[in-house]
Amino acid sequence: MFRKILIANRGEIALRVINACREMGVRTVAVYSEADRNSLHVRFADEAICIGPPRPGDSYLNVPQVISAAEVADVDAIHPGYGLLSENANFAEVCRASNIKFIGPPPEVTRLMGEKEKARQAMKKAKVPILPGSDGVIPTVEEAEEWALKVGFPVILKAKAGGGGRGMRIARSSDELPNHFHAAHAEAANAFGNGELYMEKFIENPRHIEFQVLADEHGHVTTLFERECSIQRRHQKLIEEAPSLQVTPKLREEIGRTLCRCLTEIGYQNAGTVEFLMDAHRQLYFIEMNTRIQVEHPVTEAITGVDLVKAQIRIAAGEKLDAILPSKVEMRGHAIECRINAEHPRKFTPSAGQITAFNVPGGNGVRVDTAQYAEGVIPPYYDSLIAKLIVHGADREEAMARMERALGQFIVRGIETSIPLHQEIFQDAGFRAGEFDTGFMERFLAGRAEAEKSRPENAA
Ligand code: MV4
Repeated sequence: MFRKILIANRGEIALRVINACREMGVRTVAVYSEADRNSLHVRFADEAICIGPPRPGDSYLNVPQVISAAEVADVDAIHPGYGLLSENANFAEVCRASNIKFIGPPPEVTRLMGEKEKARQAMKKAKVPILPGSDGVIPTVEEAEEWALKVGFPVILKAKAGGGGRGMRIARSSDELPNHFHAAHAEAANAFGNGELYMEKFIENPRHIEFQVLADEHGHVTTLFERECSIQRRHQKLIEEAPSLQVTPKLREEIGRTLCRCLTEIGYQNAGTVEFLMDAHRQLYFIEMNTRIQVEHPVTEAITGVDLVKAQIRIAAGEKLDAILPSKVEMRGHAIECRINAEHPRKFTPSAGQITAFNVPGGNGVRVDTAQYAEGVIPPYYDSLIAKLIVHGADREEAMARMERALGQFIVRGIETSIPLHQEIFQDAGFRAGEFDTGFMERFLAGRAEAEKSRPENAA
């Protein structure tokens, strides 16, 4: 096992990794920006090193600074958390060259999955279901036309170097295609330094369902079932749950078996998430793979009892999956996570500043992952996630009741949070019935705006 790990991250995930290390008897090194001097990840790590000014590019994303800190502190490994350097293959390569174990997949695999079109072809080759679409990138508008006729409208143009929703355009007919092709190309070239595009059949309001996988460094792969992540706004997830009501035991088993074969073939290692879209016929289609631990990993931990961060560390230390996991991982009950953001619950504007009161709910079946505390300060430089509230119940009904109870006891003053929005979503009949897709939030917010307009006190 490692002697000492550097955590190249901040906030709740840095603390999450520190907690896992502490319980495993591994020493921890936090890195922090000047804005995070008083953060809990700094306080609870064994050592802490300031790596620069507040802006992420000057600190958490500064590879030479992070590597210098790792060398000075003499660590064996780096855990990148999520976001920041977690899916940066160049960083993983620098770690390798510096003789520091990167806790994640090998850079070659990260690079493959980062090229979305190559990932798609790799999945296709391994018989993972993909959407009808182009074979390879599309160099010209004329070829885009040909593919679109083959695939059938509507189609979606996606950036090969993209992901997470940027550089995408939907074309519903032939006459829309040239403009969308050029716009998507320009946006992708600007955002990712690579304008190459590929095409897929567009699925209207799909569900977003993802499978958690774990792979050791000895060729063994297992899946830890799925998470339903359709409740999102502008590609930011707000609520995740496991299992998905839409995935039958048969489908779960089939996809799981196919993914194990596929990821063994690819040489995948460590934790990963395979994203699928589900259409109205409940068919699942691969769209992307994330080569990191995800924000929503606790819902999988809740239903499986597996500590995914400890599993990541043990895998990176060379342990075999059969030493890490029970002989058969079973699913138990239902888990839901709310991402509590520091933002206005209606306007979604970020809300930085001083927290003046902070009460975290607890009790049976409630977990809160946060690095915030009463009198803490939310700096304006980073993403708005301040806490994850995760509940686990015997079934979805109990989990929902528990979430409503816990949301009511989660008190944050001094800044705005998304808690009131979450409370409203849990009142929604469609959400409660499990009848939702990725279009849910847009419809929900439009309905809410409409209801407000027609209230008598708002009438003209
Ligand atoms: C799609 C799609 C419909 N059809 N691909 C958005 C983020 C990126 N990871 C993939 N995305 C989508 N790809 C096809 N062929 C719809 C989306 C999409 C979406 C996907 C998952 C979660 C939320 C979403 C919101 C809007 C669009």
